[in-house]
Amino acid sequence: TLREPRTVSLIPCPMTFGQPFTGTDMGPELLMQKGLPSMLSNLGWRVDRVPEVLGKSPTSPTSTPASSFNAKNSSLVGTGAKELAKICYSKSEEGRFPLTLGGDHSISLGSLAGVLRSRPNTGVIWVDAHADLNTPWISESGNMHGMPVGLLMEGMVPEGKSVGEIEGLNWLSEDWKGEDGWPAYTNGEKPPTLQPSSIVYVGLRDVDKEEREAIKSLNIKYYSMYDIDRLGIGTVMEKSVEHLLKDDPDRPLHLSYDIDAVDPGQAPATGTTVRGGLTYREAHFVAERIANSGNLASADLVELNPTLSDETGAEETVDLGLQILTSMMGKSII
Ligand code: NNH
Ligand code: MN
Ligand code: MN
Ligand code: MN
Repeated sequence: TLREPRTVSLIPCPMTFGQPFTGTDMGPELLMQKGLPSMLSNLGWRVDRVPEVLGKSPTSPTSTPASSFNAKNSSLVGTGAKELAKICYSKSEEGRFPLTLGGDHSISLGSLAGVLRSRPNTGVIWVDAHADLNTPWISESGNMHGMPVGLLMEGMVPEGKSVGEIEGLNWLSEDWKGEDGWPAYTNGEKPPTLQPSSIVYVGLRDVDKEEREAIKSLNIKYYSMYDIDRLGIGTVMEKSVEHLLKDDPDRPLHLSYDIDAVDPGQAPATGTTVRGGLTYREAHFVAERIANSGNLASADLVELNPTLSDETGAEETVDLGLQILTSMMGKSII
């Protein structure tokens, strides 16, 4: 059913509160204006356009409510993520392909939680310069775009603590009361989590000390830029797909694509550029190879920020974003 009738739900999610810059909210609109819906229908998809999640324009970071945790703007980030989780959950239940357009990467807390609640065996490919494996207990910055994997990952929350106690994240607490679209956890259901063995990183090159230790101790599969240089992107993607599908060839996959995985020469318009990233072709190939698996069932594209480069750079970054999206949705060269 995941492979067949093929309706994509396009979900604009212009979140900015997970990081320090405005401008990250412009991504979804630019992608839509440049014709994403018709590109997807030309690829044979039925397109279900979902109204914007978190539609209000960002205020300055200083005017937002303080969090008692080391998690900046956690109420706004958490509430936005919950709304996105509801949509991704219900679209997944309907057998659709939820495609979320960010916004900063904190939104993947919502998209992944929603997808995992409906399809708990989902495997994740995280394409990023960064691991986003922080939690409020270890983050150096407190920025929640560095935490979406960490907040969901089994084994990342210290003994005696829980994600559900963070402001805005009570919907991930075991005793969540339930509300429209995100019911209580009953009959033995647990809040959605991700197993360390259910994710593969591709493109890492700026990982914090505590994240590095967690990757090692939890034995999380990763292919850093070093590994891409060593093995080539072809082998890296074969191994990544093999890691996620070896026990269940029908397993649904979620691709979370942070545009900062791409080298800043090709993708300058993003908040945390790190030199030495994916080339133009590698950036495409990652998406093409996942599309070819036939298992891709949901995805995000995040961290476009057209205000952080000159006009040409912004246009090139958005165009590359569109090409990555069409590649993951099945566009092939020939
Ligand atoms: N690891 C850093 C942090 O947690 C940087 C995260 N920035 C990102 N992640 N852009 O993809 O603050
Ligand atoms: Mn990221
Ligand atoms: Mn990143
Ligand atoms: Mn760093």
